[in-house]
Amino acid sequence: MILLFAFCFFFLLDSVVKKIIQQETIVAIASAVVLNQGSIGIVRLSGVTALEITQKIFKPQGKPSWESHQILYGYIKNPDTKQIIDEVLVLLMLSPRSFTREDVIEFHCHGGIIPVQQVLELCLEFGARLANAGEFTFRAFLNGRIDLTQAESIADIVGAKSPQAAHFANSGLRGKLAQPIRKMRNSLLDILAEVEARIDFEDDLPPLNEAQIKQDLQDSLTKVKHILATKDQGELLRSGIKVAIVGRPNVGKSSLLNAWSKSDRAIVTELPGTTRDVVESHLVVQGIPIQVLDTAGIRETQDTVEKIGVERSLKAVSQADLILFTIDATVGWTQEDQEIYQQIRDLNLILVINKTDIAIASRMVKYPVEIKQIVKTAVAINQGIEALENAIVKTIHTGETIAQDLDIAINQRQAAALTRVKLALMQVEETIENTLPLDFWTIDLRIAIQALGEITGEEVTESVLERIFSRFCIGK
Ligand SMILES: Nc1nc2c(ncn2[C@@H]2O[C@H](COP(=O)(O)OP(=O)(O)OP(=O)(O)O)[C@@H](O)[C@H]2O)c(=O)[nH]1
Ligand SMILES: [Mg+2]
Repeated sequence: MILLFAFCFFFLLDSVVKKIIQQETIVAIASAVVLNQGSIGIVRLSGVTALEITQKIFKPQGKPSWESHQILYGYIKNPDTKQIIDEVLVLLMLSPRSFTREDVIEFHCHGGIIPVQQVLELCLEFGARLANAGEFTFRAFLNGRIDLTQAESIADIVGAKSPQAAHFANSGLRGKLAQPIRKMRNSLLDILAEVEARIDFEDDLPPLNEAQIKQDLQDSLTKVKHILATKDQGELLRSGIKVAIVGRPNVGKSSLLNAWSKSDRAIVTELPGTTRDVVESHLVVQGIPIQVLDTAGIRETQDTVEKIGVERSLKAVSQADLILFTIDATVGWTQEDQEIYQQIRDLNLILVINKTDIAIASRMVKYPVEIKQIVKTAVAINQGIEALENAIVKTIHTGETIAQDLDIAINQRQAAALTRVKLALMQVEETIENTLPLDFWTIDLRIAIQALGEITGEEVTESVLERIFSRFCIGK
């Protein structure tokens, strides 16, 4: 039974492997291609004919041994036209000591679009095929160089929007998620083996050590819950949040955006109704990517353009994760503030009391008691920005700090699989508690083992793989 289970993976992957590992040599531009920028451009080859193609199009200086792990200097030359394409460095990383475990060769060309494009075309002409998005990483996965969590971490490193996000992704790449998952899966496989042996050969074996099994299941369950607690953190670091600065005209919304982003992104004047459209800026606050939207001041107006601006402000409000409801300390809480507040009171908001530098000190701004998050600012003189950032982080960091010690941040796919593991383990515990027959134990144990295998890629379907690797760019 267990053997059958173990072979499941190979059957699932069989069609994928046949389709993808056809020993075709793939090629792609591995560096970003930007006109007039970048001093080096990289073209990468991987596959059985990578070395053969290289020897046809690259004329090295001297007589190299073509052994692995060396850098050769020379020229890319079209063997048919004899035209020199570029002066390059060539990195040889031959199988199995390479990223894909196939022969991998990189051409380090001059940066810019033309040299890399020409080298790429020459590789294609001599038999390589253009790589699909993520195909180098996919081959690394299929050839057992990395598991699925590590492949996902690579995509996360490339797409990281903050140093913290890159840090967690690097942990994932070093196997910090895969290790506990594998350990748990092995422990559950051991339990399954014990139980199945009792089903098949009950009379020949001593009875099950139920207490030990219960303890092992409990340990796994605790670990699963612990890892699951990193999900919110992962989501936050990957997607970030959208913050809208909202309020009536002239309270200093655009000034806040400018002071916060240290730019002149938005126009600021003393005239109410200055901002007519949503102005966007991107910041990173304590590792969290934040998209900040400055909006048109909300008021009743006959001006056609301003009216559209107000509509857009309300739309921004509805799409934001957090509202910075800004008021003017020099005039206090006005009727207009009250009317806007009626529309946003149920949303996640921070009250920003601005212009405290020119407000009369004795004037206490009165505001509804239920507003708990208040920050006082004088953005014109850069005061209160740090307090505002702290308040924002506090607002979004509720209840998920317990798993920070793990140094990982799982994604939605991994969380969905772990949730299945959690439910299955709870079900096994209940089955044992209710003294149901051993066959029942195995049903949920298998579900848990399958879900854990999906996380690392030991058991995974083609469609899941397609979804994961479609996130990658070409050349990765
Ligand atoms: N003294 C002082 N003046 C400020 C402060 N913040 C903004 N102002 C001034 O208030 C006026 C309005 O600022 P804006 O940032 O354009 O206000 P707004 O809320 O974007 O206004 P609208 O775009 O019309 O909705 C400008 O003259 C700013 O210089 C502050 O903290 N202190
Ligand atoms: Mg404005």
